[in-house]
Amino acid sequence: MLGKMITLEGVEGAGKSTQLVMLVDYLRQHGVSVVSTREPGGTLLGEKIRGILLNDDGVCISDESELLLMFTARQQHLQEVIKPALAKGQWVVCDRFIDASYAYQSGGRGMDQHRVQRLEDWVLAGFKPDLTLLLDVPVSAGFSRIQNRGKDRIEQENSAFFERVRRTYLQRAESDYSRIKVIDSSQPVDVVANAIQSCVDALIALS
Ligand code: Z5A
Repeated sequence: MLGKMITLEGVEGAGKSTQLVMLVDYLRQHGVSVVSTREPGGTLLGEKIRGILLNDDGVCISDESELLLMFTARQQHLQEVIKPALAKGQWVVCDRFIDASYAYQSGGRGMDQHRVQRLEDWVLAGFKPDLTLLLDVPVSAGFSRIQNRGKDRIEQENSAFFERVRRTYLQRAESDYSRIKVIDSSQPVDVVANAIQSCVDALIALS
Protein backbone atom coordinates (compact mmCIF):
# COMPACT_ATOMS: atom_id res chain seq x y z
CA MET A 1 0.00 0.00 0.00
CA LEU A 2 1.53 3.31 -1.10
CA GLY A 3 -1.12 5.79 0.07
CA LYS A 4 -2.27 6.53 3.61
CA MET A 5 -5.65 6.13 5.22
CA ILE A 6 -7.01 8.62 7.76
CA THR A 7 -10.31 8.03 9.53
CA LEU A 8 -12.44 10.42 11.56
CA GLU A 9 -14.52 9.14 14.45
CA GLY A 10 -16.67 10.52 17.23
CA VAL A 11 -20.20 10.74 18.58
CA GLU A 12 -22.99 12.59 16.78
CA GLY A 13 -22.28 16.29 16.22
CA ALA A 14 -18.56 15.89 16.98
CA GLY A 15 -17.75 17.76 13.77
CA LYS A 16 -16.46 14.90 11.61
CA SER A 17 -18.10 16.03 8.36
CA THR A 18 -17.00 19.65 8.93
CA GLN A 19 -13.41 18.66 9.66
CA LEU A 20 -13.27 16.10 6.84
CA VAL A 21 -13.86 18.81 4.23
CA MET A 22 -11.18 21.03 5.80
CA LEU A 23 -8.71 18.15 6.08
CA VAL A 24 -9.18 17.14 2.44
CA ASP A 25 -8.50 20.78 1.40
CA TYR A 26 -5.40 20.88 3.59
CA LEU A 27 -4.01 17.66 2.12
CA ARG A 28 -4.66 18.84 -1.44
CA GLN A 29 -2.83 22.10 -0.67
CA HIS A 30 0.12 19.87 0.24
CA GLY A 31 -0.01 18.12 -3.11
CA VAL A 32 -1.65 14.95 -1.85
CA SER A 33 -4.17 13.18 -4.11
CA VAL A 34 -7.14 12.40 -1.85
CA VAL A 35 -10.23 10.21 -1.99
CA SER A 36 -12.90 11.36 0.45
CA THR A 37 -15.41 8.76 1.55
CA ARG A 38 -17.60 7.54 4.41
CA GLU A 39 -18.99 4.52 6.21
CA PRO A 40 -21.43 3.01 6.04
CA GLY A 41 -21.34 3.93 2.36
CA GLY A 42 -18.69 4.87 -0.16
CA THR A 43 -19.91 2.47 -2.87
CA LEU A 44 -23.26 1.93 -4.56
CA LEU A 45 -23.88 -1.14 -2.43
CA GLY A 46 -22.62 0.62 0.71
CA GLU A 47 -24.91 3.61 0.16
CA LYS A 48 -27.90 1.29 -0.30
CA ILE A 49 -26.97 -0.48 2.95
CA ARG A 50 -26.59 2.93 4.64
CA GLY A 51 -30.16 3.73 3.62
CA ILE A 52 -31.41 0.49 5.16
CA LEU A 53 -29.42 1.03 8.36
CA LEU A 54 -30.24 4.68 8.97
CA ASN A 55 -33.76 5.15 7.58
CA ASP A 56 -36.35 5.10 10.28
CA ASP A 57 -38.94 3.31 8.14
CA GLY A 58 -39.97 0.55 10.52
CA VAL A 59 -37.72 -2.18 9.05
CA CYS A 60 -36.77 -4.50 11.92
CA ILE A 61 -32.96 -4.83 12.19
CA SER A 62 -31.50 -7.03 14.94
CA ASP A 63 -28.20 -6.00 16.56
CA GLU A 64 -26.49 -8.92 14.80
CA SER A 65 -27.91 -7.90 11.41
CA GLU A 66 -26.80 -4.32 12.01
CA LEU A 67 -23.23 -5.48 12.69
CA LEU A 68 -23.17 -7.77 9.65
CA LEU A 69 -24.56 -5.04 7.38
CA MET A 70 -21.86 -2.63 8.58
CA PHE A 71 -19.23 -5.22 7.64
CA THR A 72 -20.88 -6.07 4.33
CA ALA A 73 -20.69 -2.41 3.35
CA ARG A 74 -17.09 -2.27 4.64
CA GLN A 75 -15.95 -5.30 2.66
CA GLN A 76 -17.25 -3.77 -0.57
CA HIS A 77 -15.77 -0.40 0.33
CA LEU A 78 -12.33 -1.90 0.95
CA GLN A 79 -12.36 -3.93 -2.23
CA GLU A 80 -13.90 -1.35 -4.57
CA VAL A 81 -12.56 1.98 -3.26
CA ILE A 82 -10.07 1.97 -0.39
CA LYS A 83 -7.48 -0.61 -1.44
CA PRO A 84 -7.38 0.44 -5.14
CA ALA A 85 -6.90 4.10 -4.12
CA LEU A 86 -4.10 3.26 -1.68
CA ALA A 87 -2.44 1.06 -4.28
CA LYS A 88 -2.38 4.05 -6.66
CA GLY A 89 -0.70 6.17 -3.98
CA GLN A 90 -3.81 8.18 -3.15
CA TRP A 91 -4.72 9.03 0.42
CA VAL A 92 -8.13 7.98 1.70
CA VAL A 93 -9.96 10.15 4.22
CA CYS A 94 -12.96 8.33 5.62
CA ASP A 95 -15.82 9.55 7.86
CA ARG A 96 -16.02 6.58 10.28
CA PHE A 97 -14.51 3.10 9.83
CA ILE A 98 -13.71 0.03 11.93
CA ASP A 99 -13.59 1.82 15.32
CA ALA A 100 -17.25 2.80 14.90
CA SER A 101 -18.24 -0.88 14.89
CA TYR A 102 -16.57 -1.37 18.28
CA ALA A 103 -17.99 1.89 19.64
CA TYR A 104 -21.60 1.48 18.43
CA GLN A 105 -22.25 -2.24 18.02
CA SER A 106 -20.12 -3.42 20.96
CA GLY A 107 -20.06 -0.35 23.25
CA GLY A 108 -23.48 1.06 22.42
CA ARG A 109 -25.47 -2.12 21.69
CA GLY A 110 -23.52 -4.24 24.17
CA MET A 111 -22.54 -6.96 21.71
CA ASP A 112 -19.55 -9.12 22.62
CA GLN A 113 -16.51 -7.33 21.20
CA HIS A 114 -15.02 -10.70 20.16
CA ARG A 115 -17.76 -10.92 17.52
CA VAL A 116 -16.62 -7.61 16.09
CA GLN A 117 -13.02 -8.78 16.36
CA ARG A 118 -13.78 -11.97 14.39
CA LEU A 119 -15.37 -9.95 11.60
CA GLU A 120 -12.47 -7.52 11.65
CA ASP A 121 -10.00 -10.41 11.36
CA TRP A 122 -11.92 -11.81 8.39
CA VAL A 123 -12.79 -8.64 6.46
CA LEU A 124 -9.82 -6.41 7.28
CA ALA A 125 -7.26 -9.23 7.65
CA GLY A 126 -4.81 -7.00 9.52
CA PHE A 127 -5.49 -3.84 7.50
CA LYS A 128 -5.70 -0.71 9.71
CA PRO A 129 -5.95 3.02 9.07
CA ASP A 130 -2.61 4.83 9.37
CA LEU A 131 -4.19 7.52 11.54
CA THR A 132 -7.52 7.84 13.31
CA LEU A 133 -8.69 11.22 14.58
CA LEU A 134 -11.14 10.79 17.43
CA LEU A 135 -13.09 14.04 17.68
CA ASP A 136 -14.14 13.93 21.30
CA VAL A 137 -17.02 16.03 22.55
CA PRO A 138 -19.45 15.52 25.45
CA VAL A 139 -22.55 13.70 24.18
CA SER A 140 -24.90 16.52 25.21
CA ALA A 141 -22.77 19.13 23.43
CA GLY A 142 -22.70 17.04 20.24
CA PHE A 143 -26.46 16.60 20.26
CA SER A 144 -27.12 20.26 20.91
CA ARG A 145 -25.22 21.04 17.68
CA ILE A 146 -27.56 18.86 15.62
CA GLN A 147 -30.83 19.47 17.47
CA ASN A 148 -32.47 21.24 14.54
CA ARG A 149 -32.27 18.32 12.16
CA GLY A 150 -34.20 15.01 12.09
CA LYS A 151 -32.81 11.95 13.87
CA ASP A 152 -31.94 8.77 11.97
CA ARG A 153 -32.68 5.27 13.30
CA ILE A 154 -29.50 5.01 15.40
CA GLU A 155 -29.64 8.62 16.64
CA GLN A 156 -32.92 7.81 18.35
CA GLU A 157 -31.07 5.80 21.00
CA ASN A 158 -30.94 7.33 24.51
CA SER A 159 -28.07 9.33 25.96
CA ALA A 160 -26.77 6.29 27.95
CA PHE A 161 -26.19 4.52 24.62
CA PHE A 162 -24.09 7.44 23.33
CA GLU A 163 -22.19 7.72 26.63
CA ARG A 164 -21.17 4.06 26.16
CA VAL A 165 -20.19 4.82 22.56
CA ARG A 166 -18.01 7.73 23.67
CA ARG A 167 -16.44 5.68 26.50
CA THR A 168 -15.61 2.83 24.11
CA TYR A 169 -13.97 5.23 21.66
CA LEU A 170 -11.85 6.70 24.46
CA GLN A 171 -10.86 3.24 25.71
CA ARG A 172 -9.79 2.25 22.21
CA ALA A 173 -7.75 5.43 21.93
CA GLU A 174 -6.01 4.61 25.21
CA SER A 175 -5.11 1.10 24.10
CA ASP A 176 -4.02 2.11 20.56
CA TYR A 177 -2.57 5.57 21.21
CA SER A 178 -0.06 5.50 18.39
CA ARG A 179 -2.86 5.23 15.80
CA ILE A 180 -5.82 6.95 17.49
CA LYS A 181 -5.32 10.62 18.38
CA VAL A 182 -7.91 12.25 20.61
CA ILE A 183 -8.82 15.80 19.57
CA ASP A 184 -10.86 18.02 21.89
CA SER A 185 -13.71 18.81 19.53
CA SER A 186 -15.61 21.03 21.95
CA GLN A 187 -13.25 23.82 20.84
CA PRO A 188 -13.99 26.22 17.94
CA VAL A 189 -13.82 24.76 14.41
CA ASP A 190 -10.49 26.45 13.53
CA VAL A 191 -8.81 25.28 16.75
CA VAL A 192 -9.93 21.70 16.05
CA ALA A 193 -8.70 22.00 12.45
CA ASN A 194 -5.27 23.17 13.65
CA ALA A 195 -5.00 20.24 16.05
CA ILE A 196 -5.90 17.85 13.23
CA GLN A 197 -3.34 19.45 10.91
CA SER A 198 -0.58 18.95 13.51
CA CYS A 199 -1.35 15.22 13.62
CA VAL A 200 -1.50 15.01 9.83
CA ASP A 201 1.76 16.96 9.36
CA ALA A 202 3.59 14.10 11.05
CA LEU A 203 2.09 11.65 8.56
CA ILE A 204 2.91 13.91 5.59
CA ALA A 205 6.50 14.16 6.84
CA LEU A 206 6.75 10.36 6.96
CA SER A 207 5.40 9.84 3.43
N1 Z5A B 1 -22.21 3.42 12.48
C1 Z5A B 1 -22.21 2.29 13.26
O1 Z5A B 1 -23.08 2.12 14.12
N2 Z5A B 1 -21.25 1.35 13.06
C2 Z5A B 1 -20.29 1.46 12.11
O2 Z5A B 1 -19.44 0.57 11.97
C3 Z5A B 1 -20.30 2.65 11.32
C4 Z5A B 1 -21.27 3.60 11.53
C5 Z5A B 1 -19.26 2.85 10.26
C6 Z5A B 1 -23.50 7.09 10.50
O3 Z5A B 1 -23.75 8.37 10.72
C7 Z5A B 1 -24.13 6.27 11.60
O4 Z5A B 1 -23.68 4.93 11.44
C8 Z5A B 1 -23.71 6.72 12.96
C9 Z5A B 1 -22.83 5.59 13.50
C10 Z5A B 1 -23.26 4.42 12.70
N3 Z5A B 1 -24.85 6.78 13.77
N4 Z5A B 1 -25.40 7.34 14.55
N5 Z5A B 1 -26.18 7.72 15.32
P1 Z5A B 1 -22.79 9.51 10.20
O5 Z5A B 1 -21.40 9.31 10.62
O6 Z5A B 1 -22.99 9.71 8.77
O7 Z5A B 1 -23.47 10.70 10.86
P2 Z5A B 1 -23.32 11.25 12.27
O8 Z5A B 1 -22.34 10.69 13.15
O9 Z5A B 1 -24.70 11.22 12.73
O10 Z5A B 1 -22.70 12.62 11.88
P3 Z5A B 1 -23.20 13.99 12.35
O11 Z5A B 1 -24.19 13.91 13.42
O12 Z5A B 1 -23.57 14.76 11.13
O13 Z5A B 1 -21.95 14.54 13.06
P4 Z5A B 1 -20.60 15.09 12.55
O14 Z5A B 1 -20.35 14.77 11.11
O15 Z5A B 1 -19.62 14.64 13.51
O16 Z5A B 1 -20.80 16.68 12.70
P5 Z5A B 1 -20.89 17.84 11.57
O17 Z5A B 1 -21.98 17.52 10.59
O18 Z5A B 1 -19.58 18.18 11.08
O19 Z5A B 1 -21.35 19.02 12.53
C11 Z5A B 1 -22.63 19.04 13.13
C12 Z5A B 1 -23.01 20.51 13.43
O20 Z5A B 1 -22.08 21.03 14.38
C13 Z5A B 1 -22.94 21.42 12.21
O21 Z5A B 1 -23.96 22.38 12.31
C14 Z5A B 1 -21.58 22.09 12.35
O22 Z5A B 1 -21.54 23.35 11.77
C15 Z5A B 1 -21.45 22.17 13.85
N6 Z5A B 1 -20.05 22.10 14.32
C16 Z5A B 1 -19.07 21.30 13.86
N7 Z5A B 1 -17.93 21.49 14.53
C17 Z5A B 1 -18.19 22.42 15.46
C18 Z5A B 1 -17.41 23.05 16.47
N8 Z5A B 1 -16.12 22.73 16.67
N9 Z5A B 1 -17.99 23.95 17.26
C19 Z5A B 1 -19.30 24.28 17.08
N10 Z5A B 1 -20.10 23.74 16.13
C20 Z5A B 1 -19.55 22.83 15.32
